[in-house]
Amino acid sequence: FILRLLHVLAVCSTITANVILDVKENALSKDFMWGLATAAYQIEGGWNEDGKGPSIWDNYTHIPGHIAGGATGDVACDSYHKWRDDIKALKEIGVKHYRFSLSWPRILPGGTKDRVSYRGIVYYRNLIKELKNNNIEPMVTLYHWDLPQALQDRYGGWVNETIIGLFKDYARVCFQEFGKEVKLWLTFNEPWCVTVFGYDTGTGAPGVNMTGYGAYRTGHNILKAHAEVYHMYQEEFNKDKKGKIGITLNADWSEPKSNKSASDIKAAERELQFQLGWFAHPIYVNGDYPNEMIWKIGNKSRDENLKKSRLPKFTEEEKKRIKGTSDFFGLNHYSTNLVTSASLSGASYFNDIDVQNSKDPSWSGAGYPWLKVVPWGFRKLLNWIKDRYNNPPVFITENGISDANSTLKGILDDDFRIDYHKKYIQNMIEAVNSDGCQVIGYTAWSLLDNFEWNSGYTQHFGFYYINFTDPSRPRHPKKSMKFYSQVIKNNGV
Ligand code: LGS
Repeated sequence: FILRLLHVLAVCSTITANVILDVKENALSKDFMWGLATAAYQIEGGWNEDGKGPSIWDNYTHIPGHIAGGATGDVACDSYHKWRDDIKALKEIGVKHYRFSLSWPRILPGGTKDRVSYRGIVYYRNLIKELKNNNIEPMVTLYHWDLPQALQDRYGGWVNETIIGLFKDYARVCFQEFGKEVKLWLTFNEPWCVTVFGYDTGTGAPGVNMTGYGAYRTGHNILKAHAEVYHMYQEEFNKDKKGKIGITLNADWSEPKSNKSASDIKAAERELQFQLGWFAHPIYVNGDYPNEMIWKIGNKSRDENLKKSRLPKFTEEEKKRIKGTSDFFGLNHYSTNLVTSASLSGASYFNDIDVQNSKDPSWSGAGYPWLKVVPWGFRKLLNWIKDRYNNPPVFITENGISDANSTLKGILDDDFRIDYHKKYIQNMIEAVNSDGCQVIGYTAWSLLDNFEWNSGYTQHFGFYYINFTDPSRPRHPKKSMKFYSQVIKNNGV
């Protein structure tokens, strides 16, 4: 009997040890932030209500041929009226934070501070108050792509330096109005998309194609605008240091097509530097662009040869001002590319990188052809950030998968979405617990099916389904909603 008892005890203690190990390996810190994200233009609607001014996305979508199915964000999810339903949905899932953006032309209809819309302020005040009443931390993006059209018409948008001061004026209004309640801020969402699609290829609003230099010029102004707003926030609105402010950058992982090819390895690094390093290197390293960009498009001796440089140059003063302007590393990540070196001619952002991207045929996907499920790419990207930028605290501000299903069953039974998030979250946890990366929060994209930019309503990213032909726009949970809710409860998968 004693022998059997000893045996049972031994087995029990092994099981306990394994369970503890398992729990430890899968655990994230207790204050890890789990949330969901949206953006003003993609959900609000009410595009010309209560004195809101038009944005560049209002104008862009109103031009036939720009958006799939001729869709617009005029009504979208109607969150301008149905924001209480959004909070109910967030509550049902149990998120700790909700990331949403403010619409600049809803707050300043003409873009400038001389006309502040009281109705616009009240809309966001109510939303923020109700979130706080429900213990949901607001995480606010100042700029998620909807520039006031007036500033595009008058100044050419981000291409003009004047916009830096105007963005600062807008940010000041936001900090004054909402700064007491909001403690998590993002200046820009994905400056890469703003600059490349908005001003180089011209395939996103405002649809300008200054191919080969528009992106670099606008990127330059965005970095300076970001730094100005960061300093203003810290000096004027964050004296007690309870708030945090950062920027959200987007990157897919670039995997060398062949790990035996030195040129593929270099090409993959070059692509990451052109995408993520473009904005991250100035902010997290030395106030200036990464060498890969300087050598390729700026000329090493930019001083002597300024005319040939398409990459603008920061003054020493500006470099100091930009370096260190983010309290955390905001990251949007979706997928991975296989990268090989290519020699491309013609000056354009994409040709400048001199790479060719492809996908492995074995990778699965659901909606967008570029959005293949490659969870290990997420872990590699987190390690790349740790190694390049001295292990900053990373806040995942977007991660998700779309579908292009047309049947209700296909949309609601979204097992592919559960699978995607499970695997990506697992890889994030391994990056934290096995590789020592610092990740402080995870925000899934998106709370609702919404206006997905050029794809209109044909790509669905939401945990809640919306029938866009139903005028009352009811929010309906998908299968993935229950799954994510469980992830939050367990603080992991
Ligand atoms: O809806 C957007 C999501 C969906 O997929 C969100 O508003 C954006 O912040 C973000 O860009 N989102 C997103 N991005 C995937 C990466 C797009 C890059 C496409 C590259 C084509 C060459």
